[in-house]
Amino acid sequence: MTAPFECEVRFLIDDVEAFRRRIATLGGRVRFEYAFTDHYYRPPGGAWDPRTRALRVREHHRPAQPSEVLLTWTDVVQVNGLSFKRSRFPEGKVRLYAGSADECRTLAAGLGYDPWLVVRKKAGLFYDIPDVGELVAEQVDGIGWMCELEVEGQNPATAAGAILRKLGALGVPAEAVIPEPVAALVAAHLRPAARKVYFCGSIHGGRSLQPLYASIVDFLAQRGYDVLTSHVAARDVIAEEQREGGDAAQIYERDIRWLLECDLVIAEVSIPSLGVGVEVATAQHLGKSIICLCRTDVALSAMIEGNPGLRVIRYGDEGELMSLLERRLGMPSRNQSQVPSP
Ligand code: 6IA
Repeated sequence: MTAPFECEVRFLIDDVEAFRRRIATLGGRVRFEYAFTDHYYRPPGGAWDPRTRALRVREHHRPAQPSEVLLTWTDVVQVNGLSFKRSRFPEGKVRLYAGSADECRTLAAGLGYDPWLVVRKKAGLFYDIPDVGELVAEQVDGIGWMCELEVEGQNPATAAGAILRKLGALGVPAEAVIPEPVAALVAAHLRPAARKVYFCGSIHGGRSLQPLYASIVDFLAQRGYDVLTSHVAARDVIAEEQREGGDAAQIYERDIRWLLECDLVIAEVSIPSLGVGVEVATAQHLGKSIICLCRTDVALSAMIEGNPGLRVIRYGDEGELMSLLERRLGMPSRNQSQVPSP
């Protein structure tokens, strides 16, 4: 699918048979089937953020056709609470070359890129659905069945409306969408189980959300994350830090070291905090993945809310926060279907 400035979202399909039945009741038909392997490359000496840019060699298995070298460059945009991927190029993917898989690999190597990761789409179904449009359902090795919805993205606000309409027709809630491209999801799966998280929460800005910070840190630790800054959630953080020496310069130096080391930053930003603001800005300059959590009733600084490099999750209460986090971290809960059965 390639629409001008394509905007797209994906969601996990929990029960592929139920999903097919739903498409059938909408009058959808499979226009074609496909299978391919994407070999992702990255530039030497500094990884691209896989959420924004990708150079890949696409090796087609079904239908048989020449391999391609593709460049994509997207932004994750947020409109009306919906996060989605929008292409910077009007034509979506830019095809740099087509030929044999070996020629494509030689081209990527000739440009100085190193092989990074491999994403196999073992089966793909391209659907046409009356009043909904086109979508694909594909089986991604290591992740499972996913649906990808794409709309024309000249105007992001119109695109958001069109995506929401398509999701509505399919009975899929907006919260189920995963804006990240597949490469980012596969990369997350390939990382060691104990990914390092830098958790930020207000200390001197006010401690009224400390019990919530403790729940977030427990939630992450129970799922195998190594939370480098678990002390932020401690009831007596200042006393704890004082016992450790309490030297502000040393705390700053240690926290910057942890920011460099971490795989993911999760910042609770409901309470304005200078320290959290500095941490988020530093993490952004370091190219880290950042998730900001904020209560729905809080007016958030435009430097966070309007910052396209951050994912802001708005939540009403702790229960909602945990289920949104679970989804966003790519850990579907066992008793919750991403796609309600028809
Ligand atoms: O401006 P805030 O204090 O609200 O900033 C909180 C954020 O900055 C947290 O996410 C922490 O990672 C970091 N931070 C700020 N102050 C401290 C701190 N002070 N100890 C640990 N992390 C901090 C302890 C006081 C000390 C001089 C005994």
